[in-house]
Amino acid sequence: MIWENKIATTLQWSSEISNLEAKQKVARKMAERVKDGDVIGIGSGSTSFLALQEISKKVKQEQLNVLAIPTSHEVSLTCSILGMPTSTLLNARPDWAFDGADEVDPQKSLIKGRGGAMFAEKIVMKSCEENYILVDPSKFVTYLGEKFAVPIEVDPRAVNLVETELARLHATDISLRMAVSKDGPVITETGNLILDVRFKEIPTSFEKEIKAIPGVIETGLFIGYPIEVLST
Ligand code: ABF
Repeated sequence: MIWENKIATTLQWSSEISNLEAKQKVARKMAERVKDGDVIGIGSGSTSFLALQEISKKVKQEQLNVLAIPTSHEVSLTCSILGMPTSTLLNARPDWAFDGADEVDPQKSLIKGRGGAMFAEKIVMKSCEENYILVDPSKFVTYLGEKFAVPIEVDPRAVNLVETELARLHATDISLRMAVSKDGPVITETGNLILDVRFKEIPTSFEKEIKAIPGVIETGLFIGYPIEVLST
């Protein structure tokens, strides 16, 4: 029963996605690149979800053998619902990976992590040399932080320390990400909290500087990675 409900809600999710048409076009572009035998890192978010659906259609139609490396439990469940075999980075290395983003600046640096999965997303991105970022045109910004705060995953024991250190980096607003129900904070798959942080500006050194604060697990800054951006 739970499983059938999960299948039904996952497959109906498409109708609620913003900028659906643009995202679907990008998803189809991504699926065109799939070849027999590919090991593919699968990102999170709605655009990645649509790409995964397109890929699974192609895999079934053309009877391809493809192995997926998911970036979250949610993606892993979706792969299972779609009949896509999965593995982990301990057993396989992706030939290529795709993922979404919240902001893309002119240098192709990114803010990611609205879904809170940026820790796994960065590990998968660093594990393969060919990375595609799938975005609709609303994601392009002139500078990082123009629209979104930077998500920072923090060990709960370090939250006060991290807050103090972020103030030293001139953070202008720090908020603890709350669950949609508002009855508690979001807890990540690895048991941590997420701070959504606004800065006056985001120098390229910030990804490393923030990561160096004890207690920071990962940030949603992806600065200077060799990625290819696919859009409409
Ligand atoms: C994930 O999905 C996140 O890193 C990013 O925040 C989000 C983008 O989602 P969508 O495609 O739904 O806009 O990749």
